[in-house]
Parts: sequence; structure tokens; C-alpha cells
Amino acid sequence: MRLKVTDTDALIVVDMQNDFMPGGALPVPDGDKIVPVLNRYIQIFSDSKNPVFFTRDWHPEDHISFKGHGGIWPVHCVQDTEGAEFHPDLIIPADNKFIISKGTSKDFDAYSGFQGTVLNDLLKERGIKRLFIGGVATDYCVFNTALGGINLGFQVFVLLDGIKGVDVNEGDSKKALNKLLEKGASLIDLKDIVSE
Ligand code: VGL
Ligand code: ZN
Repeated sequence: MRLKVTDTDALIVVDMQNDFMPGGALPVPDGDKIVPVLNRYIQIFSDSKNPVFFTRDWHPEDHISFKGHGGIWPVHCVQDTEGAEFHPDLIIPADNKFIISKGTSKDFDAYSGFQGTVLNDLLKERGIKRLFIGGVATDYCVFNTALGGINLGFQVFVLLDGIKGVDVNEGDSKKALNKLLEKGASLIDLKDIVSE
């Protein structure tokens, strides 16, 4: 594929937070390995003044998704803790960037960056038509954010070299990508993006 980034494109970097990295509370295996690749995408979008959206899981300490509070996950990404901070090497551009917090109220969980957030409004306001989506986890928040984007009418490109999954059940990430393909998403790599 040969894709040129145009002014109706946005990059969405999903949940690249310490707790989802090796050593964190809810680690995605090799989650840190995609940081350099995501930084390349971030640089490309940032250089062309396209918006870059960073979603983050941003839970209260008694969140419904946590074990002991009705959920299945260990305590993770608690608001204002180090675990909820972005990976220290992730490039956060000074301009044209937006931080989207999700799962912020105790009684609601959100695997999609669109759920309970202003992400769709911000994208529509800017006339964005195509979304380039990377981050973690392929089988949870990347999947649901991509699906949400498709359902809201965006053309979605999933960054194959910029995602990692948890695979609680073997094959979950593969299934998620197949489902997205079926729904009309495209799977791309850095090399598919051309400057001219
Ligand atoms: C996620 C599990 C719980 C994710 C968030 O970002 O994929 N997974 N909360
Ligand atoms: Zn969470």
C-alpha cells in the first residue's frame, strides 16, 4: 500500500502507559518494544501538523474493572499514579496533541477511546476522516477503539508494527484483527506511509 498522510488524517496512540508495559500492574508482553515504532508515526503526524491523540486508562482506585470491585483485572492505571503515566520514552508532541482519559468514573469501564469521551467530537470538529491506530492492547482497547471508529464512520488503519496484545486466551489478538478486517479496517506498516 502507498499511503500519503493528508490533513484529514489523525493518529491515535492507545494506552501506552507504564502499567501496561513489562513490569507494570497489567503488563502487555513486549508492550515497550513498540515505543520506537510509535514514535516514528508520532513524528510523521506531528511534522505534518496532523493531530495526535493519546488515550489513557484513568481509573479511580476502586474502579469496577478491578478484582475485589466486581472486575477481572488487577488494580491498574489509577489516576495520578506512576503506573498511569505514559511510557517515559513515548514522544508527546507540544502541539496538536490531545490526551483522552477513559474509564474515569468508578461504575463504568471503557475499552474504547470513544466511550464516555469527547474523542469523536474533537475528530469531527477537525474534519478528520481517517484514523491510524496503534498502541495496546490489540485485543482490548486497540480493538474497541478501532471498532468504535469504524462504527462512527471513520476509515480505520491499524498499525500492525505498532500494536501488542495480551492474549488472555490464545489467538485473541488474531481474532480481533480478523474482526476489524471484516468490518473494513486496513492493516498497515510504517513502510506503507510515503512522503510523496
Ligand atoms: C485495557 C484491560 C483493562 C487496555 C484497559 O488498555 O487494553 N485492558 N483496561
Ligand atoms: Zn483499565
